[in-house]
Amino acid sequence: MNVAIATAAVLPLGAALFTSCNEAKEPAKPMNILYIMCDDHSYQTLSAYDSSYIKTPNIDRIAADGVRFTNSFVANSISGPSRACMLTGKHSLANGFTDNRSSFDGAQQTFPKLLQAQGYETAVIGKWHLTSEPTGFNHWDILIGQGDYYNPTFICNGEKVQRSGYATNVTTDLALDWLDNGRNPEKPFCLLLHHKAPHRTWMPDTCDLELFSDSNFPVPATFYDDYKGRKAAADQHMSISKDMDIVYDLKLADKENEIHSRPDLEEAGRRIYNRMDAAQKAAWDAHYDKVIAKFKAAGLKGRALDEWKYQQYMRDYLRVITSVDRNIGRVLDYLKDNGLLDNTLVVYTSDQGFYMGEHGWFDKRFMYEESFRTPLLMRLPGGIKGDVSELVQNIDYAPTMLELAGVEIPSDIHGESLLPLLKGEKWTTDREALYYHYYEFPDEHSVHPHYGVRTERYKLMYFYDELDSWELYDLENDKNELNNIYGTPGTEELTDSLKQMLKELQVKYGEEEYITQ
Ligand code: SGN
Ligand code: CA
Repeated sequence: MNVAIATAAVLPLGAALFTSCNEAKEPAKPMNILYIMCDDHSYQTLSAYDSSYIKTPNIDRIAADGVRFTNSFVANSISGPSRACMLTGKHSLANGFTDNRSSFDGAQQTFPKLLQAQGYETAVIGKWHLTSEPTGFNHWDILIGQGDYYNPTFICNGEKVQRSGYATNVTTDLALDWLDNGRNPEKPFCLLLHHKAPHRTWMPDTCDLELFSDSNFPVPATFYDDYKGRKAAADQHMSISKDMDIVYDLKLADKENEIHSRPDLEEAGRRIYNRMDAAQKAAWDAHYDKVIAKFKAAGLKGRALDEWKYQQYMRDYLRVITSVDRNIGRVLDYLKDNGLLDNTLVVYTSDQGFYMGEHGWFDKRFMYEESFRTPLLMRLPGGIKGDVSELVQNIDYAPTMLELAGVEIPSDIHGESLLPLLKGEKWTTDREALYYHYYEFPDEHSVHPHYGVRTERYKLMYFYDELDSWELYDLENDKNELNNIYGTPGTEELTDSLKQMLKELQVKYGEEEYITQ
């Protein structure tokens, strides 16, 4: 792909563009966009970032031919809010979707709407999770709420339809079908392909059940964190030891009904099992019945039980990732086989990061690194290959897509286009720090609401309301964020300057009401 084609993307639809100076050719169409987002895919389990747990050769193809962002973050580490930030390019309070209980105001400006007005054919397929119906899409086929792994029900352009099979396969089939038969091939497309996987409860596809059965994964160094000096970290409900349910999360719904856990979760565990058809159940039982028998015989307690839970969690999660990776491979092959790879920006990301046992946790929500970060790979035809280390955030995706499509970026958008970074050009930005704000409380997992700023080296966080607690980390010397240095002698000047940045960003993003300093 030559650079001239890449430049085509920044011209408006219909603008004449010739791929060579000498011969006049068909005007190049603006670049297509394929935005793939998984739900809760940790960078720790994506081998372009970290290959200590699993290899993801297909997702890695996007990195190998494009850019791997090594400092990619979200604005609010939870699904609905993250999706709303991505669609609008604005922080949560400004887009009105602050937590998973919100309903997205579909009348507002989003990048798919602006692309549609520019002549793009737009679609969203898979998890949506924004309560209101999608707007700005020519086609939408979305899971209800979180969606189910087995035989999921979708809403296709307003009509409910249950589909047989495993969610990641079914969602991929729908996307390929739309690319093949659904869209208008005369127009550039923007497809948001949103997998529900690998969200809790990490249910593998039947063909992947035996993978990793004999693997034991290294227990993270912070697994037995004592949360000293960190009030909010001590007060959460997302611990593998205390909160991960053996029947619901770890699939120990035994036929003999001898294993019992939290009654509502146990019941939910049996309910999701019962969504499967007879063949699915038979394959499932052939695997988990062996696991259950071994578990019963072992009589585990204390740390042995905690570590068994961790291993079982990792095995299921990685099985689910295997299926995601295989399905991303199908999509990339489709683009290649249909001559679309050279005229499509391919993005791979997650709605946030996830804990793989670090600090003893699963889930996300915190501004600590594992959940604040999110994987981000972008393959731009004609663009550069390699790592980009600038601080980027999911509010940057909307302006990136808009610039790529030749649409003027509205001035109320908070994010900044990453297109120059993808082209290897200088990024003119005054960004010194990223702003983060998590609002959902009280709720499942009990993570206290907090906001903060992160520079390349430091992170300042404030847990407001009842906790009223500040945290400060030097990420260069304390990458695991175990040592809260807020208030320690010698940090006064640093704290003042970070608080000043925080205040300025709260003003910039319309969050003055939260300023507490
Ligand atoms: C569900 C999960 C939670 C998870 C939230 C938010 N419980 O409520 O563990 O934190 O979703 O996740 S579950 O029992 O229903 O699986 S999010 O990624 O969609 O925001
Ligand atoms: Ca999520």
